[in-house]
Amino acid sequence: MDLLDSGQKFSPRQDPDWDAALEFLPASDSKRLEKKPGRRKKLWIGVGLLLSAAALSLITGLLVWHFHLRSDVRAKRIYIGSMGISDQRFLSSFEDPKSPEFVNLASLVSQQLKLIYSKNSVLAKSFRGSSVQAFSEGDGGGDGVVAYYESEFDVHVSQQASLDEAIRSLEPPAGSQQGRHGRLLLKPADALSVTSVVSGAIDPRMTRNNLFVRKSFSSHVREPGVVQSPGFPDSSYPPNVYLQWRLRADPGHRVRLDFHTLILEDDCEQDFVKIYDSLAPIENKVLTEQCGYPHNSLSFMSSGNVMLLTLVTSDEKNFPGFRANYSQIAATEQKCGGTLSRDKGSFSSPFFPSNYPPKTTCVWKIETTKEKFVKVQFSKFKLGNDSNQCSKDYVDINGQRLCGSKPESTVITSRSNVMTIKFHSDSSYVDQGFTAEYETFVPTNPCPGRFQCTNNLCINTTLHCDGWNDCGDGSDEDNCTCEASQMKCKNGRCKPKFWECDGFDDCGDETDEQNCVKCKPGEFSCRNKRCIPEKLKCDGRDDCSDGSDESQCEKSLVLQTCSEFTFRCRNGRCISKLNPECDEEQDCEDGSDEDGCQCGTRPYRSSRIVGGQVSREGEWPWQVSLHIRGTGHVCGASVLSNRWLLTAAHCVQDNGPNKYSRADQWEALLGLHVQSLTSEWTVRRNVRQIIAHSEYNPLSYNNDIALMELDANVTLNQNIWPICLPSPTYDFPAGQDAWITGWGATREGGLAATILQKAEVRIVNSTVCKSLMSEDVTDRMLCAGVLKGGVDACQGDSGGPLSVTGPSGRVFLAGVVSWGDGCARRNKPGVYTRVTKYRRWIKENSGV
Ligand code: 4AZ
Repeated sequence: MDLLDSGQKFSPRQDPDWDAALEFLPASDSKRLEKKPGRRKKLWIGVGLLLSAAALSLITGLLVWHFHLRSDVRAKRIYIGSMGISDQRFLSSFEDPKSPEFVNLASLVSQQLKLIYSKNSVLAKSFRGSSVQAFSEGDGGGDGVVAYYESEFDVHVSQQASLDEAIRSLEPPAGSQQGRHGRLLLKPADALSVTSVVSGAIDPRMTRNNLFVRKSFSSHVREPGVVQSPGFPDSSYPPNVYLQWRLRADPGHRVRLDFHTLILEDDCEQDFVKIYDSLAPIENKVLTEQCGYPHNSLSFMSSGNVMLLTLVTSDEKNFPGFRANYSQIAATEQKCGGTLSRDKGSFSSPFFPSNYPPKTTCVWKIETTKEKFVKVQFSKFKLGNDSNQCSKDYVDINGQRLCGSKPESTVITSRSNVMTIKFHSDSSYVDQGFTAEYETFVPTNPCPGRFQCTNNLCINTTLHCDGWNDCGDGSDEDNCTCEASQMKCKNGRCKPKFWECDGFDDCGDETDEQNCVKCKPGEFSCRNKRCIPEKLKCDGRDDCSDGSDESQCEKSLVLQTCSEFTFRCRNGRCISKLNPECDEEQDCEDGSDEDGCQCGTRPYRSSRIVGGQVSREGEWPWQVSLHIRGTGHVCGASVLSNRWLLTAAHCVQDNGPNKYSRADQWEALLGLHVQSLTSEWTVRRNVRQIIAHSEYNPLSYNNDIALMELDANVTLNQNIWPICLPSPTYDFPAGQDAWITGWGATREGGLAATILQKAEVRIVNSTVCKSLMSEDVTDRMLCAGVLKGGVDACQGDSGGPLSVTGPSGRVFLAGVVSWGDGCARRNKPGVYTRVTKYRRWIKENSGV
């Protein structure tokens, strides 16, 4: 269909001159420029250069002539606009482009546009036609109806800028009330009463001439429904299409659009979704543009009762697309602003944590007794990009404007007993907004009983000089007197002594990792603490006598001897490269380091947990939810293959009347994202057998590992994919980033999560971990966490994966969630079953 298949149409014409004119650029005569060997080589190079220069000048000349002097090089420009009309009442038949009412009014709008353009010589000369695409109710501020249209102009390329300028001149300068009181535009007797005209050039990616399919769909969102890209979820979206969905709510309502999945190609120049606060793609009404696999909030609200969703795609690529739920909410539902008169409280931008709507202003007034001041602390602050002087979206606090993104715990204080906070969003580009806590305080004592940071944050006094940056600006760790158990960093900070020389920069200036001399300069420290000359490292010989000098090499030499640090190929020979498996380079002579490496990728990506965040669907395709029939989610697990799962042995132990060791009690849900909400990607399987490690110790949790065989193979899909198993010598060094995922409790003793959570942690040095934990941590366990506290696995996450991304981007299973001292406590990392220690056991018991 042509021009988005609706309303009155005109056919956009191909510009024959534009294509043909580009064809007659002369090709260089390659034969004559060919390089000749022999004694006259230099001469030929000279001639060649001369000819190339001549050809270049000719091309340049032709291009200059072509673009500046030829009078027939013309370009088609399409502008999209909206027109407010005050003397018309919206009729439901205006929703149907084929109705006589629609056709009638569309014709009047087209005439009106022609009249408007005729007043400007540049516009009059190049105007070709207009088509009305849709109507909506006016915003209640005087417009009865809003018309959305496309106008086509045909200009000489050199005139494009003046055409843009002429179109802009139709709009009033920002801030002025166009035509609200008194008509701005001239009005002949039979024309419409036009109160506003907003127009701008269409996004050029929407007029690419290889967009073979252009279609639009309309939905009324009174009844909640779903909008999705074609083929979703069974196949990827089609190439070279421009699709748009017009969404309308009842008058006095907003359209709400919540994305459930959005996975497109990463390059927004190729494929993108754009959402408008309008029924036509007017650029100054864009709410958002998305591509790739966005992780920010994907819940959007219109300012009025219409919204437009567009999808533009390029050449064929394999991405799933999107699915979004639409609904309507009463405009009165948004409550924002007001007087806050308590000593303490909180407030947020409208609809937080969803994106705030455009064109919104809220004012909060906090007033306290004369002798007190007011303090506001933002725990989240995201208001689009930092614009010039915060002129677009902003928060104004007693005259001070904030915009863009601010770090967590940004604090603003007043210098009087009144604080006025104004939130404002303009007509385009929305963001998540903010959430804030406020409190009143006596100026002479801003942090009663607590420590005051330089950034005005108040923290618990016990956190002062404890080695952790609790203020966010480090001021709680400045000028401290270190205790006996602490070391002093060069930058003045105090850190626990056991962090010295642990391979991780705890001071922030590396001083805790300097002077860790076990060997002299120029020597290599072996794992067995021997020192060898540096040059013997990675020479293919075991100079340390424990193999450690040959285990972390760039090159993969085949070694004479194997050690506990070297990778063993299937042919029994060992190589010197660190973590060679599945790194997309063949290192073993027999190629066995790259065998079975389809694991550890997110098929569609190009690239509870306490203190975590919601993950995106398909982000952790190896995550499994293990359910006990009649109880629901109990433990996590990881997908190893289309038949085998790995979990924790403590998940499958009988517990009084609960016979968790019996396979028939369990049900495995693969490809699940939200508990009790299965999707087309979710596969449910019964369990055929459970193989718990025979040496699992329920007291120490040593060997906390178990295999589960499914009763039938699963077909892998974009939400079900195996994770890579590390070889016994795979190295997960201390300090490395890792991710934990699960539906476990979101705080110690708290409730389980509904949506799969994720959190980033770091591998913790084993010696440090052993000294921190009250129970024994064995060498068959691995610690990971955030020692400052606040981020950890918790009850219900057990059995789930500790995922680490390897050098080639594949994800490896470093650990199985096992135990901890509570959850997310300071200096209490989570303890995981160290999977490298069980590689052979897994192979022997499952064949994987
Ligand atoms: C649990 O009860 C559990 N903080 C799992 C992990 C951790 C604590 C408890 C680690 O399953």
